Amino acid sequence: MSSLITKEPKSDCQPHLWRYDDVRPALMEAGDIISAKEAVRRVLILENPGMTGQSKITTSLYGGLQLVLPGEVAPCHRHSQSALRFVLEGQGAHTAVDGEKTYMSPGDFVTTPSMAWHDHGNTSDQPMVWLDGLDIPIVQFFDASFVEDLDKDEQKITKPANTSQFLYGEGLLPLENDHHGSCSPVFNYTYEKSRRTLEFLRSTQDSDRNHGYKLHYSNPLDGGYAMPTMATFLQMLPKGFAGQPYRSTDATVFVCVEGRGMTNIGGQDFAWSPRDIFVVPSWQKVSHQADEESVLFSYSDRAVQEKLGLWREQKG
Ligand code: GTQ
Repeated sequence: MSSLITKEPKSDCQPHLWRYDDVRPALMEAGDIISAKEAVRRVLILENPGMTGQSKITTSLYGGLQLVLPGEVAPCHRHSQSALRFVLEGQGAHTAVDGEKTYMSPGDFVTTPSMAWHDHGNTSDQPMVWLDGLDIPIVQFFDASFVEDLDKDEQKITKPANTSQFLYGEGLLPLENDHHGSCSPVFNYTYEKSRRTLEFLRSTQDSDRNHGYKLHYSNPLDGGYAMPTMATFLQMLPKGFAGQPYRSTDATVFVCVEGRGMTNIGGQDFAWSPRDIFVVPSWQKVSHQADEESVLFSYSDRAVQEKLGLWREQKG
């Protein structure tokens, strides 16, 4: 009984940090060995060391680094799994989702809803790297996976770039809303905009003792999370911030966007700088420190846990 119904969350998921400078050479080597087209998705999976062989970054989520080189196309497909992209490197590559393209820059958070056709391309002259977050283990758990390939590499573009941004992301909504599904109709939350909001908060308000200045990305149609399974966040830690320990039941993947600092996870220190990725397992105490003004992006399964009435937190 006590091993089935534990007193507290008990997980194989371990705290871990991947230094971008350590993994980037392996990703570029993958770029020499296989094309995006051959691989379908050329990704180095960030596998949690506590769950080897399972392609999971946390118990419920997947994380990977995807590389699209100049001139390449990652061919069009669609699947039950939802995906998020958080851009780490490069500028001007695009992803196309359901007939619309968005061009991406570092710090942009881009969504791919469940069963939406998507292909990625890079017409810029630089390699483009982003972090992929997918709900693969959640879909696996429910045995609900489907995938289809399109009969051509790139889908037909039917809408001008930025259509969803103008129709849904500017505080005005169309009278006849034809948006379907539970994912936000905004599919690129640009860093330019979100960074401005964080800067405004930092210069006008006191910071939270656990999180600094932390916001969640929201669906303008209902104010909820931008995606139905994965909650996404952006937070700023002011220079010299020393956060109080905090824990919650959603294991969380963090990415440093700017700055330099350290996060203590369950008693272990992890120093981070831009593009480093680290994982905080469920219910382990986490406290952030910032040597410089820093920005962290994060994603977790909190969106699901809240819907099921399971999510809990403890503030320090
Ligand atoms: O871009 O569709 O990292 O299907 C893994 C599976 C990315 C994607 C991944 C995928 C994708």
